[in-house]
Amino acid sequence: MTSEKYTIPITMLGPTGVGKTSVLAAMYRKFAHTTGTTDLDLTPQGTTPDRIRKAGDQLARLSRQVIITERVRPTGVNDIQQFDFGVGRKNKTPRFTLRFTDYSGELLLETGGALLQRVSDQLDVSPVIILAIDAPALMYADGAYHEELNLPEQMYEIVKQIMQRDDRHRLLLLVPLKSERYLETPEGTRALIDRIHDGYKSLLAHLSHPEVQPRVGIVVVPVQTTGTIRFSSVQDTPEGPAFRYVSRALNAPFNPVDAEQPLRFGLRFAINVYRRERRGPFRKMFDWLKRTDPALVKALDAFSSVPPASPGIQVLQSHPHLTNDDRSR
Ligand SMILES: Nc1nc2c(ncn2[C@@H]2O[C@H](COP(=O)(O)OP(=O)(O)O)[C@@H](O)[C@H]2O)c(=O)[nH]1
Ligand SMILES: [Mg+2]
Repeated sequence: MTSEKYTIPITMLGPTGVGKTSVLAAMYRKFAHTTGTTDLDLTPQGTTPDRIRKAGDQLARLSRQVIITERVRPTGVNDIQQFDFGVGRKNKTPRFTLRFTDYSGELLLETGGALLQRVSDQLDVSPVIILAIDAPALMYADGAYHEELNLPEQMYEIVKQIMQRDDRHRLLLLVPLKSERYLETPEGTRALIDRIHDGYKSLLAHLSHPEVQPRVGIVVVPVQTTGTIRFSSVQDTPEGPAFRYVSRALNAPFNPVDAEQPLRFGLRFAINVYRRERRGPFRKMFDWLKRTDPALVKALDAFSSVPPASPGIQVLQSHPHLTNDDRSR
């Protein structure tokens, strides 16, 4: 099948319960509304439709609740999940597959890095890494729960290992979730960005090292997966701290905000990696795509080059692949 001929792998990192699957569900739901006149379509493939629908329904249900209490860190979900989306023009057969692989983080570490080795093939060729961040854990009480919930040092180790294995160009998308409350005001948004600098100090210091910096782009892209559920407080319970959320309004509609933005940045970077490669499999795929479906390449460029309007989106480290300045190639 054509759509399986080529796959662009995207790596998703972040501890269980942070909201990685929800981001994909919100992204898929939002995608159809934001492409508008762009001739671009995503088609979940294999077992993905079912799992994406479930996660989407769960988010929609969540949006309708008034008060939500979430226990700290769900456990026992240690697996690697894969979500496949065919990418093509509307009403056309998908031409390639966008494969999001969710590595859950803890899993990679528990086995002392052995698993990281085993899954390295996928990780190695992935030009885009999405790191999901639980924003209330990062923000509340000066990040008192940040280490426990976001495992920033572990995430740093994993990203470092990925970067050390080769000298490929990569985009790291830092995606704060459950951040509705902080994005309400400019001060809140600024505080969120500041706390990211602080909470991911080792990671950001490593990636800005002169040896690494030229090949790594970093962008903060906050995603509001519900758009309605606002973090309120933390309560200590015998089972550990419980994070409480309150709906903005009774019957507030499920309304993801910026959920398609990681896709815009990710596709832009990935397509440019493929486009600008001199030779090799990436270049081959791009040439094939351009030959067989030039309109799709145009649609991808159009979709991925929409400038971000939200103030929460910030480029922390720029990279040439974030700019579409050589379409003629
Ligand atoms: N309060 C709140 N909960 C969320 C939000 N997004 C996801 N969740 C919940 O957080 C839990 C974990 O989400 P999931 O996407 O499965 O996390 P994953 O383990 O990283 O894939 C689920 O119960 C979601 O319903 C959000 O924006 N606000
Ligand atoms: Mg998940």
